[in-house]
Amino acid sequence: MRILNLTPLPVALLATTALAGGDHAAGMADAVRSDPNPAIHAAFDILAAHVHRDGAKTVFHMTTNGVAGSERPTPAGALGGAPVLSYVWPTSLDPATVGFEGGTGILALAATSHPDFDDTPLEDENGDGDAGNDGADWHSHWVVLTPTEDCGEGALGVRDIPEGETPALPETWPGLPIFIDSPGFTPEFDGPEIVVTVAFDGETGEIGYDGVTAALRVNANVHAPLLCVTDVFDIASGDLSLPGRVD
Ligand SMILES: [Ca+2]
Ligand SMILES: [Ca+2]
Ligand SMILES: [Ca+2]
Repeated sequence: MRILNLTPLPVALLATTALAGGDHAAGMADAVRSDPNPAIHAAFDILAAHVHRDGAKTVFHMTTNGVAGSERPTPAGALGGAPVLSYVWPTSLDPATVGFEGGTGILALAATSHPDFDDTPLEDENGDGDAGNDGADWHSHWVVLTPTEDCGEGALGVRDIPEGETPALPETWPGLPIFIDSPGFTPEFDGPEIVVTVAFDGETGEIGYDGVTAALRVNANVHAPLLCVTDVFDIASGDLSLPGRVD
């Protein structure tokens, strides 16, 4: 991705953003907050992450210090080495909550953009009649993250499905050999805000959550580990302790 030279937003603009953001994560008393950091690209500099219920739906949102979703990866030109940019809400939920094999890692909701490949075979995000050409358009995933030393010391990766294993997977699993689901919840943007509204099947009970912005990359040889977290830009809690709570 391009890392742009950063200019801190004027205080007046920040104040306007805060006032306009009554329903933004940054306006929520119980949000997980993060300080502005001029060293992080503003579109990925988290100010707050928040999750709340809205009737039967669960709303995951995040306020950034820039224009959420405004930055997309520069294509690599191939699946091998393909870059992915993401807004991620790691949760305390067991992966079985959304249909994955249970006890397999950190279940996280993610909004991603990756122009080199499409992993939403059921969704035609750009509305051109081809469901297989819109990976660049922001779309949602459930992923199961696990510490993956082959991704780098202390790094997380999306859990691989070893050949011959048949773990439980969600119905909308897109067929990649990793713990990923493409549930079709369309991310929405409102200036600094990104919002993903989720419909769970049944009750989840209390959810602990956090907010993360990160770059991932497909393995250059397209084998395990297939999808590594390569750069963590910001973590709302600072330590991935999932301090957010929604009943
Ligand atoms: Ca921040
Ligand atoms: Ca698609
Ligand atoms: Ca399309």
